[in-house]
Amino acid sequence: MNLPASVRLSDPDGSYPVFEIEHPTCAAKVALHGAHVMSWKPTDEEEVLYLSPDAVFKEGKAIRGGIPVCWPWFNAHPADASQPSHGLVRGRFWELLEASEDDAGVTLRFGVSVGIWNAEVTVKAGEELEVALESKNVSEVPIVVSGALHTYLGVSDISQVRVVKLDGCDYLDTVGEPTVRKQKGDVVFDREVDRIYESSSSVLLVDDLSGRTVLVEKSGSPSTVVWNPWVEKCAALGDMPDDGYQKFCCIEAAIANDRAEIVMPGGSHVLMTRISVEE
Ligand code: TA6
Repeated sequence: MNLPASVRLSDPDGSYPVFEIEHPTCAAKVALHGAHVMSWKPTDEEEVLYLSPDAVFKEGKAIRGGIPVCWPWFNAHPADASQPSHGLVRGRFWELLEASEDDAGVTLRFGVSVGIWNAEVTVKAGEELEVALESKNVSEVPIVVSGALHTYLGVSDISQVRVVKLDGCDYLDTVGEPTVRKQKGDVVFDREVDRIYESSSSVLLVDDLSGRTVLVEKSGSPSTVVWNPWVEKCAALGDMPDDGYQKFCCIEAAIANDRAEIVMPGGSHVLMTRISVEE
């Protein structure tokens, strides 16, 4: 496929294609593996996404950081413990279906088919970053879909970060015994945070140390997941430095398994996240 002028294919050993975008509006990197946005840096801004320096780039292993595509289920499979966490497609190569650009930015569209499961991811990289995950039912029976766009946002120091606009939302606190709680004020980080909020609206990530505010909008998503592993869980991750937890906050446009979407034969559902740096 011919790539537009702002996109270069980097694949030094021919085994792991990465599309490198250099456009007037932004720079970005998207791996064919997992249709995985690894990096996005609007022009005149610092990098917005966190990518672990210990990330592993080989087939079958999800890249730690960027925006993993968790689909067609979220976290543990709802009925089969033998299935991989966060679905079937973040650990496999997708197919590039479209690559185009205009003054607003670059569009890359990827597709994957695993048995009855068919999905497309459309990445629009420009002054904003938009990732849309379309679940397509090409079977004769309804399919049940959940999942997440599992965005790792880079921060200066997690202890100086607040997630705003979840005040008053119910959430499932999955740290320890899963417990339903109600959010009071901003979400702050002084321990492990692993929460599924009942929220369909946008949120703000405020980095009080750098002074940067990132807006995370979404659609097709009844659940917002906020995650930071903190010290112990981070140390147990083989593909992240022990202090990596200090440098990111996951804000995920999700469909939690108990809020799964039913996609009828011939139908589709779109889960979208849009990230922008507030001026
Ligand atoms: O989205 C939060 C979460 O489900 C956490 O419970 C944690 O497991 C995280 O995802 C990372 O999962 P991974 O399989 O990428 O290590």
